[in-house]
Amino acid sequence: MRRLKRPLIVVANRLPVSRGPDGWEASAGGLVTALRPVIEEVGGAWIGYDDDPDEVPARVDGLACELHPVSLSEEQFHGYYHGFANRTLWPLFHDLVVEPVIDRRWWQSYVEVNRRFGEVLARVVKETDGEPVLWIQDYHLMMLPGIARGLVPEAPIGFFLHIPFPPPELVARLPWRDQLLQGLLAADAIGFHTRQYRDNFVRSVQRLFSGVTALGDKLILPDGRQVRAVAHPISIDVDEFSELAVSDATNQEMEELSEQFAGRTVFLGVDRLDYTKGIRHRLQSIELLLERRPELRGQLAFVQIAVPSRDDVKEYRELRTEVETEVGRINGRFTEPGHDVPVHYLYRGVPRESLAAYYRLADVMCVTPLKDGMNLVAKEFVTVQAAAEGAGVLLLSEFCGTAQEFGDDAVRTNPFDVEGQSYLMESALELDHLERAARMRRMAGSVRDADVYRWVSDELAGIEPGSRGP
Ligand code: ADQ
Repeated sequence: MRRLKRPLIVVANRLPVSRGPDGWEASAGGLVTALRPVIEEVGGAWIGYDDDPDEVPARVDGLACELHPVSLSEEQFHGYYHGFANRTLWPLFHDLVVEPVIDRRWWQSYVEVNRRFGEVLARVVKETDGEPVLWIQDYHLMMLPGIARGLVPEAPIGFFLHIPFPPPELVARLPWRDQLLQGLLAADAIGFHTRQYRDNFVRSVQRLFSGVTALGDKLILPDGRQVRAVAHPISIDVDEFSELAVSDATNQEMEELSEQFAGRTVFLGVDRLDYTKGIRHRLQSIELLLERRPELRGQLAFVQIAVPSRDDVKEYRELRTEVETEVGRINGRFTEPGHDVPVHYLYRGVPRESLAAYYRLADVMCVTPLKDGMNLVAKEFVTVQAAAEGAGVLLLSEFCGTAQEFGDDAVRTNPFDVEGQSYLMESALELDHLERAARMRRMAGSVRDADVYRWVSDELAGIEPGSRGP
């Protein structure tokens, strides 16, 4: 693990804490887990929005960093988060799965809110002993590197994009493309999940601005300043998931689920309820499969766990209705009298032990997004299965970052081809057991080789002050 000599200030849309039944606690999640040892050693701070800023404690147990909430008015949050981030950038950066909305007021809120984050950041930098390294996360804060460079010119700045970076033809549709890319280029290092996203970024910069040279990992700007653009795939805490896979609580859950689904082949989907995740297409493939193979109707169970997401946004509410209509239609068509339904739909987040038990239970895990930056569910699934010596099959969309790491060990699907996908689901069932187990071990091995600690380490190594230009 890379050790920083300077304190680290992380800036993200949200703070890494939530209010649990026993008060404020650190949120579970790869980024928080991976940063914990780094922050513990060097000290640091986390800046993020919270809708209850006056209540956020300065620190919480188990997370050795100061918490600095950014307070925003309802109107600012609406324009910046529900508007520009989630109805403009999100669909545009996910290859226009739905049409992005262009709204000047949202853009103004986005800039205003990024400035607001900048003010808090400048204050925190001033209060911090030593010269901190700044690490800004994700598409909500793409203007912040530029704002921060103006306020704290000497600080090393890194930025990581957790979603795909689209090709230049799509970036070109954004009226504020120049400002957004200039904002990013003020960072010392910009990280992406894959080489393809990184190359899309470099091509966009070169198309929009003249006099930019790409040399290895570096972009040399017309004023001589150098910016690193790098591909660092995010991952999970492998040890944590491997232990969780066989913990007593997970074994207990697994026993109950095995009983509930005894004798049935289980297909599983686990996603935030988001239109990029391909849930509707997946359901349609299941429907085609059950239509074509009537003998599977009582024998196959499809479990879709969908965690509620962004339900303040119109497209997400519509998606929920569409998914629930689809589930109802399939169950209405194919449930045999006196038998269980083919589709089990859980609209909620489930505790980690349950999640691990479902991963173990699945014969076929369907990770079939239309577009996805990386997709951690796939990595969690193979890690849990391998730890429990499972031999499930991973049906994996070719349009997510994870697909580039797993190669042919996953069954690769094009989720837009609903019928083709239904045939792949069928063929997944026919794979030989030994072959499945070997594939599972290889995929889990590749996740172990590049876990989330490696991601943090590589990212932080790229933000060294030495990367600044002459
Ligand atoms: P997300 O779009 O949220 O992340 P993903 O990477 O799959 O997608 O992470 C989802 C996380 O939520 C997983 O850790 C999963 O376990 C958890 N989760 C999902 N459904 C759940 C449920 N019903 N109950 C409990 N937990 C559930 C964004 C990008 C991704 C990128 C990540 C990290 O869209 O492409 O991989 O950031 O950079």
